[in-house]
Amino acid sequence: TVEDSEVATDFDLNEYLLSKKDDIEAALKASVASTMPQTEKICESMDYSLMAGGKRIRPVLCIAACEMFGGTQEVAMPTAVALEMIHTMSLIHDDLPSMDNDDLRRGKPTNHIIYGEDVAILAGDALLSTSFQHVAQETPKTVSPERILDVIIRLGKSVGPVGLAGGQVMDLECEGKEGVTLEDLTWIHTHKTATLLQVAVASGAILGGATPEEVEACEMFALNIGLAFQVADDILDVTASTEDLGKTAAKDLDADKTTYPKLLGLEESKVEARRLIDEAKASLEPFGEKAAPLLAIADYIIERSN
Ligand code: GRG
Repeated sequence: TVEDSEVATDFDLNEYLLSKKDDIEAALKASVASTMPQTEKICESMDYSLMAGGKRIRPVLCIAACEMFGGTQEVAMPTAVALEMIHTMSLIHDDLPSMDNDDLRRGKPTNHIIYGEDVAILAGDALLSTSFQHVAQETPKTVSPERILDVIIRLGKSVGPVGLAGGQVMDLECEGKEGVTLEDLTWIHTHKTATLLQVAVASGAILGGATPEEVEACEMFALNIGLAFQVADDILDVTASTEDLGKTAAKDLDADKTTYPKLLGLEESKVEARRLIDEAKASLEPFGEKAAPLLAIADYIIERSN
């Protein structure tokens, strides 16, 4: 809760998120503008999912981390945009018929429903490759090439075998399987979800001029909020379906997916989410009140309702 932290008490997260969101949305929109008639279709498909109303948590984390070390929003924005492009690519591909086969995302038809499976795959590929181009090309030259390279390496790693793609494959392997352990579940969520949040905070810190030790503290923070995010998500799934359908029909109980409430129980999962958030916040203690935005985002992650 907000009372847990003196710093968070004076900090208005809603105002902060609103002030960042317009700039982020404008930069996202511009990043996928078509430059010639031949690219209209692919750019429209990229734009459709990129602008479909996400919470923009990854860009905000990147900018907030950069500002915590005295960097500016301008310095972090190309990387913030790249992170949302990568996130959007992963959602487009996750929704495909060969993966989760979802028709709806954020209350709107999924990319392949509108543009077809062929174009949706290509829009994901184009978002992924454009993300790297964007960081390399648009990051202000006031940032040293070494720091930009560090960000690009981390972004690349976060999508590969020890990132989104590896986490997704392990998730597919565990689907419907008996005996999935807490360790398996944590591996999946670390790689599918926490890794991109870690790169968001770490790259913001790097661009803002942080030392390697400071970057590491930021990564610990993000790993723990990433895991808390998933625990909270699993809790929301149970409580939402319990409210909607009545206690006996809680969707989580019979789905073929292993979740934290299934392994730990609902009450213990809530305790675990809180513990992860407290641990995350402890990593930022050295940064004093400059950490207020990140601390408030950490609380928001487990208090959110969507
Ligand atoms: C094709 C190389 C390659 C990778 C893609 C499909 C896939 C591999 C990975 C799946 C990644 C995935 C769907 C992870 C879940 C991430 C997650 C927590 C999504 C929800 O994030 P929010 O709440 O979403 O930030 P909004 O809608 O707010 O943007």
